[in-house]
Amino acid sequence: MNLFKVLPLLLSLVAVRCQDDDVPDFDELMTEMDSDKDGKVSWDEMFGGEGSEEMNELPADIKKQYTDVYKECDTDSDGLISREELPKFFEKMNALEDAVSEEEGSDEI
Ligand SMILES: [Ca+2]
Ligand SMILES: [Ca+2]
Repeated sequence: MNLFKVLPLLLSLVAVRCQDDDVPDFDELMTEMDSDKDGKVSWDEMFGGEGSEEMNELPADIKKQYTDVYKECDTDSDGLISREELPKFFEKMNALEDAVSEEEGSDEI
């Protein structure tokens, strides 16, 4: 099972930044993800949108967890993750991935 085809790219970016510093460079992440340059990251920019191959392959329960985290971190409810909301989003996504990885790990070997 490979549930996390979408996130590893983003999370690895954070991980790489973390090696240099305790705090990831969210400004740079923001720039890399914000393809329409409106200063905020939409769901589509982050995950490729509803119709994307990655989203179609993602199990519904995992997708729901992503959605819940996204909504929870969108504190001003504009439907977008701003620079201010981004650190919290990644923190929660990391926690989410850890939880799922542990579950998956128990099935292996
Ligand atoms: Ca954008
Ligand atoms: Ca927002």
